[in-house]
Amino acid sequence: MFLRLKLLLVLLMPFSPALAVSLPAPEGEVILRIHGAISQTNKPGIAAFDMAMLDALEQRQTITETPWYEGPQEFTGPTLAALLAHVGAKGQALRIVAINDYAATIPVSDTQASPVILASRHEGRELSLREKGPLFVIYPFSEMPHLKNEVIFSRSVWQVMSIEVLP
Ligand SMILES: Nc1nc2c(c(=O)[nH]1)N[C@H]1C(S)=C(S)[C@@H](COP(=O)(O)O)O[C@H]1N2
Ligand SMILES: [Mo]
Repeated sequence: MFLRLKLLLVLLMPFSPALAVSLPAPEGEVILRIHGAISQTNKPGIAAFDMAMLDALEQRQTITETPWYEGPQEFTGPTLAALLAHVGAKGQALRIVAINDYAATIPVSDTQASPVILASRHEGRELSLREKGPLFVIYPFSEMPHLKNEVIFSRSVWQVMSIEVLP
């Protein structure tokens, strides 16, 4: 009985919307690739995003002090939580890889405990590579001062290029 059910599920798998290429294809330059434990993709195994796709997600703004700028700065972008929901992520941790070869692992629980932003704007403007763009993981340090520690600073990856969702 259960075996038959499993067989049926396996046979239906290729038609399951969760496994199909299910996100619209990016039209602009791809600035972020997500892979790993995700169910929503637009290339085999990958969810590729251009800026317009990131802008279409729920946005969050924070005005925060950081170790990298003088004084409070305004950052805006999708929350990592919204991004993870969009790609159907089912995982415990995120491997965030930067263009400069830096990488850090963020527990998914961080994205539930605080509105961690994948910032695409700084003071209303896109971030160039030189300005730590195009995407910068920003924790709301000033809203939640307990985040001001070396562990969280090390998770604040700039020049983000890809995210692997680890099971
Ligand atoms: N892309 C990128 N993000 C990064 C880093 C890096 O080298 N590259 N360093 C990380 C570490 S280890 C820390 S503590 C903070 C602060 O780095 P800084 O002291 O060099 O400014 O940024 C984090 N984000
Ligand atoms: Mo660090």
